[in-house]
Amino acid sequence: MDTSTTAPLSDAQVEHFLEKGYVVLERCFDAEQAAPIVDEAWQRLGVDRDDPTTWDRPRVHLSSRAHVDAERFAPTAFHAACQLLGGRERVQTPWEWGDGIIANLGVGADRPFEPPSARVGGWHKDGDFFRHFLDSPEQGLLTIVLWTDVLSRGGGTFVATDSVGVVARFLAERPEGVLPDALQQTRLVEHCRRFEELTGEQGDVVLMHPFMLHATSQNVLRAQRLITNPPLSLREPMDFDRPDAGDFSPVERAVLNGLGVDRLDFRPTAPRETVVPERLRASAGATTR
Ligand SMILES: O=C(O)CCC(=O)C(=O)O
Ligand SMILES: [Fe+2]
Repeated sequence: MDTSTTAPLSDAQVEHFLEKGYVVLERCFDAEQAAPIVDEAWQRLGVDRDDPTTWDRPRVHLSSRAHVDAERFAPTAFHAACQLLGGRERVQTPWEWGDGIIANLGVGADRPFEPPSARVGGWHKDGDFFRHFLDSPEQGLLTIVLWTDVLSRGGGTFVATDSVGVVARFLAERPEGVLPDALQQTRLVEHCRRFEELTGEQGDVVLMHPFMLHATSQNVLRAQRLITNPPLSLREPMDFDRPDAGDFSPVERAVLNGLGVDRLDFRPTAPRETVVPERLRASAGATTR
């Protein structure tokens, strides 16, 4: 069977994901597809994209008002995401990409660029809307869609590429789960040693392990930097004890690798819980995460 459409990632790309927690898919959509969403974003931002002197806020997170179906809009990204999650039947579809653009228009542009490290602020694991367990289904993958080119020192999201094991060990020791605020207050990044800056071109999509710690970076170039981070959910919690080891998804395998075990009979000891995040309790406007 030709699996190039439904399983577009090569073995080497899956290996890269297991090793570093992310994979970059290039040219998942073109400039023509991006234009309406990007034009609308600049309009909502109320600034002239070609005149940085009009950029009055360094960072804005627009709310989502319209969606596209990723399967139609960017089929390679959709199928690659399914591949990392163990197959389409395990994924909550449709995977909707909203237009809630996160604009970095010069964060920290007034000071020298600091490369990615634990010293930089803002490291977090996404998912402010649920109690986190090792097997949580709410955020199956962390993703970044590049709506503009993203240049080095131009606001490329920082990632801690050895964070999956760190977060996995933390959650494995807490079968009762951890609320988002408590999770963010734990300085898990102090245990990480490997850091990278994610750059790319408009149309690229970065698929990341849901346990990836990441942070906003400085945009000292004051370059246009528009991204979205549409999460996608699993239909069922992850399963680290599948009878056939060949059925583990790459995301599950990365967790097992991080824990240094072949399989794990993980059982939450507290109920799953939805949390209403601050950003939805607050009045409309610009927030993060
Ligand atoms: O703006 C970025 O580079 C990252 C944004 C982010 O991680 C978030 O909003 O959760
Ligand atoms: Fe984030």
